[in-house]
Amino acid sequence: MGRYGKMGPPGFKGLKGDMGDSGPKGPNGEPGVPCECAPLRKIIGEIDIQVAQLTNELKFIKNALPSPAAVAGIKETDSKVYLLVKEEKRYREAELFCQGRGGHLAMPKDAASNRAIAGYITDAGLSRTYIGMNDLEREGHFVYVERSPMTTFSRWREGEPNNAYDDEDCVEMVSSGEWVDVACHLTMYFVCEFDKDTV
Ligand SMILES: [Ca+2]
Ligand SMILES: [Ca+2]
Repeated sequence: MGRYGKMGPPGFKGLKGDMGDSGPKGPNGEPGVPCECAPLRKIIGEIDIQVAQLTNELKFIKNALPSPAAVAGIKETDSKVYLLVKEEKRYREAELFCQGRGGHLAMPKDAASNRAIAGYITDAGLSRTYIGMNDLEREGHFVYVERSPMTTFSRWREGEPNNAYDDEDCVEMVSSGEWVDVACHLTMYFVCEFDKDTV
């Protein structure tokens, strides 16, 4: 009988053992630093408000928009949201479009809102848009499209309204902010206005 041979190769790794019992509970942590919570709460409160506003605006946008390509801009002031629609429509269709979304063609009733709307038109690169006034019911007697009478405020361009060809009962705003009476069957871009409360 010969000598023993060389040692063979090591065997395969064995199976993993069972998990041990969980260890004892650790010691309590150090007491925390006092929280500067008041400013944080304030910030969180503001964020909540912003989220609510954004949610509302998003809802409005979803409801109001025809197709994104037709929207030349959405602007807001403290009390109004203005939607610039880059889709050529006649005056009545434009107003119906705005009404269908809970608003009207824009009705500038003071210098500030008139300036704001004119600014939006210029910013959007538009030169003229319908706004919400007309003298359809009584020639020369302009009213706002929601049927409220004109106030003392107006911005007629020099020589307007002139009811040219006896056929101009609707109103456009040009980028300077001035108003011009035009024929209602013209198709052009327009600006809708929405009260923020109803948005
Ligand atoms: Ca007229
Ligand atoms: Ca005119």
